[in-house]
Amino acid sequence: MSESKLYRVKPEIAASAYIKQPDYQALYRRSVEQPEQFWAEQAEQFLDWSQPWQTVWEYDYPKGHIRWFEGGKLNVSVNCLDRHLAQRGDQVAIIWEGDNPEHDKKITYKALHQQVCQFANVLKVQGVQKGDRVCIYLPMVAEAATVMLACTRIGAVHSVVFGGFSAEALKDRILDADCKVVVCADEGKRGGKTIPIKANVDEAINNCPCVEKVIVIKNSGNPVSWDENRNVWYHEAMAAAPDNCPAEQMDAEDPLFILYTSGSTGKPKGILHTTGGYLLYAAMTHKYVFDYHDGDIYWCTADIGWVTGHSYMIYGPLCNGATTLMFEGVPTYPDAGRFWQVVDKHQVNIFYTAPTAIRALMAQGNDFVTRSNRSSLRILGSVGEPINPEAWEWYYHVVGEGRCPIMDTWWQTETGGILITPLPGVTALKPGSATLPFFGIQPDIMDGNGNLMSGEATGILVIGKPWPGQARTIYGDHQRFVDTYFKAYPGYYFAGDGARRDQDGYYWITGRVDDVINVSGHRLGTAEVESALVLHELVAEAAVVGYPHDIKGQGIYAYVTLNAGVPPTEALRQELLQLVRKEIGAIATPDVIQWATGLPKTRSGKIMRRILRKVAADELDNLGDTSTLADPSVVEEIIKNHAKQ
Ligand code: 6R9
Repeated sequence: MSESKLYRVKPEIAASAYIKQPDYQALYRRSVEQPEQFWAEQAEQFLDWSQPWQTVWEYDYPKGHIRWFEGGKLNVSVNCLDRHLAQRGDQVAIIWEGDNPEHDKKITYKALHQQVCQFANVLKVQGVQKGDRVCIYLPMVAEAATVMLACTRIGAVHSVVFGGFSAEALKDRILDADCKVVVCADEGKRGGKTIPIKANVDEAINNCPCVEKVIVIKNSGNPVSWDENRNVWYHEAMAAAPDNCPAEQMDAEDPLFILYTSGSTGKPKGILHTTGGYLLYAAMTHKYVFDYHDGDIYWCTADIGWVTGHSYMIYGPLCNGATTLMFEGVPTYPDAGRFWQVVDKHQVNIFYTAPTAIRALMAQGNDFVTRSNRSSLRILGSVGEPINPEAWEWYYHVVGEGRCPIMDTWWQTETGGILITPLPGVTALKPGSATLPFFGIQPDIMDGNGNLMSGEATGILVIGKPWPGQARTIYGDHQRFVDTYFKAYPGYYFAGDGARRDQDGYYWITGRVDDVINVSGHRLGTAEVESALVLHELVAEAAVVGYPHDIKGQGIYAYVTLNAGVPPTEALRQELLQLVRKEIGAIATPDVIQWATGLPKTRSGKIMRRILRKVAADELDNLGDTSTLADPSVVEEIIKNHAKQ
């Protein structure tokens, strides 16, 4: 692999940063050497508690037992709203930008607080009590934040299900969490298309006896079927609700929310996060990773249906009294310049998105970017998958005009917040590396036999000690929690990702370890091969999987999507093979390159490699669950073209 470039910290970024290079080492050392004192100080600094905790932390990994600040009492909505009112009641808390560029609104902390209290009362009237589960199945309407925070006000546990999931997937999640109430909209809008939210709920709850009430937000205004006994209009209930609602005092370890995420096998896991530790970790990482200062306009493009939407659109920013932008639409509607139009319109300073969006926009050419101004941008962020150096460079030079450092943040639903990341005023950047651990985080690399590796190493990423934002269990299946995360590498949290640590101690996430290919005894990260392929200027995206190979054990199968309008030719195939050889070595040369007009992706943009592996392995009759695909027709095309290989 060619030596990567180093982008040093810019003096103008460091000048205003909370954490600067000279302080970082000492602070990090203290965070891992004196974790009790360190985290107690942070918890006091970042959160308002109504009663102090008894123990800072307690853990027993073999039992999956993790506790932070037990005995401490607080309320999330109070920390995100009430405590800001005196100082910033009239400050905008949420800027909502509609799918339609002509629609937007601004909600102040005062207004949000009032709506949250009202909706908390609505939930109570509908019979929701502390500890009850509420399913939130909403498009990106501004009320989504109100509903989430209202749950926290009364101690109800929310389970947000992405508005793009099917009725079937919704049903499974409602049943698994035993939800009493569902909050939804009549319809959603995304990229100019209508999403039948209420119709999906109706279909899902036919088989959900646990659901007593469905509260419906009028969004599109189109008629929907109505069950007088079970359905309640949000606006009608709100009009009748008082705006005074005392906050439930929660224990730091009381459940806050459940969020479903896919494992490599089996049904989705309901990852459970609790109150105090999660909120502290979300707020602290939000402030330091994005160097959020009062007055900054911050935009995380994630959907509330994903953990990034929870931690970095809602909880972290609001806990810090930030102005957070919520976007209903997609990056390419009305055209591929939308992100940058919104940045200019609302003068966004901090912008956090996913590599899949960056690559998609990159493939559309620079004009969509350069016709915008973007001078308000100061910090950029990336999350969700490894960002290939080519996309990183484009993001850095074209979007950020070389001015804005990119925070490549590695974390997971299970980690609650960012674990490995640069800090704007501290970390020299290497394109494609998530760089160094956040405070209190102790990553390590293990070999396949569970031995710790020191120095430069490539292996399995594990995390040593607990951190406050860590998940506490899989809802309803604690044994699965223990088995999935704490069994394979005793004493460590097993993240499921592979990583390389370079000579500077920087971490490079190589992808899920179930995606590692072993070619003739050589381990290759699929992300490495993909990065090489997408370096080609005609390639939009690539996904690489292993498949059974008689001689090598595993061969390399690459699915490649070319930029719009580029014809796939034999000459281009040869160029790509050469490119991979040049970038990584002959061992990484794909055995098969299959052209694909699209890759199978989940609605959060993750490539479903499981399907690609099955197709590559000719296991076409056994593709498994494809219900979470954004566009199932992509798979048919891939199977058809596979047959021609
Ligand atoms: C936050 C989120 C988690 C998985 C994780 C890893 C991949 C996320 C990454 C990254 C490389 C990054 N991932 N961020 N890989 N670099 N900066 O995405 O949570 O949906 O649970 O996914 O995403 O493979 O294990 P989640």
